[in-house]
Amino acid sequence: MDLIPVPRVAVPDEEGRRYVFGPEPVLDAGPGCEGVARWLRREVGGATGWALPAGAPGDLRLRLDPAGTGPEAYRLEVGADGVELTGGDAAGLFWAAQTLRQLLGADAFRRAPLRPGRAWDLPYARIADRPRFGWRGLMLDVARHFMPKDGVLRYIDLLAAHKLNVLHLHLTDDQGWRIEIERHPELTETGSWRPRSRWGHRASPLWNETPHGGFYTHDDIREIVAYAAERHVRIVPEVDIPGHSQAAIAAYPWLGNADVVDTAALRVWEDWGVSENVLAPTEEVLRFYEGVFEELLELFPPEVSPFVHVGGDECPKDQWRASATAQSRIRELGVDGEDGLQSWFIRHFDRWLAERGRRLIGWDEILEGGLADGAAVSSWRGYVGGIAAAEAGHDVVMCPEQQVYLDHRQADGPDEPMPIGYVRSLEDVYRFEPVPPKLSPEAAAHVLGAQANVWTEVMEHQGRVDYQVFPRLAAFAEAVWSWMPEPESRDWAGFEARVPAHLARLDALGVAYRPPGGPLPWQ
Ligand code: TNX
Repeated sequence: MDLIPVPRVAVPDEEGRRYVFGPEPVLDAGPGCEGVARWLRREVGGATGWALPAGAPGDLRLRLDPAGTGPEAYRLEVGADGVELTGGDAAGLFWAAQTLRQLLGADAFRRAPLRPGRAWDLPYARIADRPRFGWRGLMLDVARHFMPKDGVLRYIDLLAAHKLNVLHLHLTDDQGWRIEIERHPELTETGSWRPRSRWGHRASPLWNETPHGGFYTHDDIREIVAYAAERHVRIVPEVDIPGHSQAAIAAYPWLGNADVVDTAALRVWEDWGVSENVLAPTEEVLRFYEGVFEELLELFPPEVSPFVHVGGDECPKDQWRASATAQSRIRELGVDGEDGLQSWFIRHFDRWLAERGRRLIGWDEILEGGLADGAAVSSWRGYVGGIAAAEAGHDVVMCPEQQVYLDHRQADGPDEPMPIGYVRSLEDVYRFEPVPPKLSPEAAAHVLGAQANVWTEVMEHQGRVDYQVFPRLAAFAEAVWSWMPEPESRDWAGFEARVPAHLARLDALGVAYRPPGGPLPWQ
């Protein structure tokens, strides 16, 4: 069946029989199944040419059966009387529909039928499946290089096709601010456009020195949110504070440490790496960001975005050390030096978000100042932060850079087009385990799951993002969906044998993946 991610239980038919659809299959969608019916008509209908009229008995039957199989569970049965998809909940039913599309073959991933009137069939099977983790994510850095809205919608579809359910959008950084904030219009008028680099390729020969920019309007965000909700994908919006903020300071210079640098002269950062220009630790800056987060909460409703990410990573402290304002704030607030100032920012928004029914999540540096109980941690500097957080009772999303940073190279050959970071092959990603063995069972229960992160310093267009993300995201999907908690349970040979069938699906979807054999000459 070549399914990716591999289901928990899949029983093939001993006689190898196949169910053949007639020319006009009928769809029988039970109560609560309307969303999946719409998706099938739109997506599978697009590829097959089927209108999928409603009727009974259906060749395709959709049912909800909430009888105790756990969140996102589903069953799929193919036999003489057609195909039955049963979800434990609406998300499970949606994953069943994804499995169905894989069983129909690669052409079911196209947008129009190749040959009118062709017969579609699929193998008899009994599948019972559910995910190992509830948080199966991808982070896209749309700040370093903007990804236009259509690209984000496409990535939501690509996540759903792999049964991944969290899209973390890194919306702001030194190099760009990507979301319209009506009450602070300069954030996008100035902050979303990066000028031509004055330094050329000083930072890296891979750095794109040409002007670059773009942002999502409120309506773009509403569309992205609705599109994700239909596909059972949650969105984690991130506004990074107090570091990684030069684009915001270029828009509103008073946000920066104006007593130590001429913030009025700052531009959106044209270099990569981490800028020294960080937020000033003042009440006015807090109020400004409360305004930003207020608009964010209106745009990202709690059902789609129960977690809001405040960044908190890599905040250089030199300006605070030099700034008389920052030093007097340290004394006034009675906090522990510059590190205390950083946690003052995070703790403020921790409370602020909790009061509004949301949960804060931040990069593992946020642990350094102590956190409210509900706050969660993205463990990126290896597993260490995640282990400490889980042992202290915080929920954790594992995304260790040594394992699942998809900006890092896939091989170290001289022709690799984006040769940065650690070498992380398809097999390495396949062997990624979100729960470190030394965690106690109580602490392990705090590991919500994992996400792969894609930082786009060197990815100025979607083809480059595809190239770094695929096919490794397929391996990642199996590592977080399928039940392979012990290293020995990873069936690399079995996965590898399924990859060619999966690449055919990606070809049909138009994904510019890296062929496992090596880089493409045109990349
Ligand atoms: C570290 S991961 C960063 C990013 C960079 C990335 C490059 C994290 C929280 N911060 O700002 O883009 O490394 O791999």
